[in-house]
Amino acid sequence: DTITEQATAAASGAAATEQFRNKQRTETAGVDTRRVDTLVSELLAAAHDIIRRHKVTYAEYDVLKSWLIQVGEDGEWPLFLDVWLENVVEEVAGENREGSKGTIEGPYYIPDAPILPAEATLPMRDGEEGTPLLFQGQVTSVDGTPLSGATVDIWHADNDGYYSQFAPGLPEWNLRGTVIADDQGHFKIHTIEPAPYQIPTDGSCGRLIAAAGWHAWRPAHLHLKVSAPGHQLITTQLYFQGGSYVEDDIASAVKPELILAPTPVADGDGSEVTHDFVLDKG
Ligand code: MBD
Ligand code: FE
Repeated sequence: DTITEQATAAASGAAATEQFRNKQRTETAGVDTRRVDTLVSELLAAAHDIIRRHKVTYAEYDVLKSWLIQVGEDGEWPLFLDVWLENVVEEVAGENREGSKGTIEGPYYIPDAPILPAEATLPMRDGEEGTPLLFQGQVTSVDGTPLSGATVDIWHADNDGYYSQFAPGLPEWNLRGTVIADDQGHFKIHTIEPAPYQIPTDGSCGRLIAAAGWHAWRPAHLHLKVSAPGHQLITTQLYFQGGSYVEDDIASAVKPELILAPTPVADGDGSEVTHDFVLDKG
């Protein structure tokens, strides 16, 4: 078979939209009439104010309308919302947390990745490209207690910036795993360093970025959901010191506490880093 499937915005958007539809939140947002009234009224008032101050024309109004229609057709609402709004939702949700910092989940999480032991290599292809990375640490409670049986759910892009199940040709669970920490909360994950992620340039989000003269990049990152019995789950990401776009993430999701500084492995290939997680009781 000589046909090579290309990663397209519409295909990854459709997969992200489908994934979002499957997602069950533990608390479903209630439809409180007064809350809807307040939030939607204020959102519209902000838009009205922008139209007046900038004297938005009918031509611009029509461009907006056709773009909004196309975002839906491309399945890019999950991408758009997670890149340009989720960081503030997360900021509000996490403002009273004492433990490790969280950040946005983004559109590419898949639950129920293969369960792996406390020391494990993430599922990857033979000869997976990229610098080998040993990512290890300990999960503790805010009072310092090691958390037995903590879970480190990890997913990240490959050396080309692609996520399994959102780009063609990758094994189903490539670079995704649910690592069960040991009885002291320790984990040791062998993987490769991900590459920076570029928002697809052939979809609506890419067209917006080009039209506004922005760049389309997120810094290289590991995604994590860390949890333990009796504690609050934390959704976070970790970045790499000195990496491209760490200071200029299009999704505004970098925090100083989330930047790793791996060091070269003494007697081998690649790098290693230790990073601990502290969970709030919950
Ligand atoms: C990503 O990989 C990501 O993490 C976010 C938040 C948005 C788009 C792509
Ligand atoms: Fe990501």
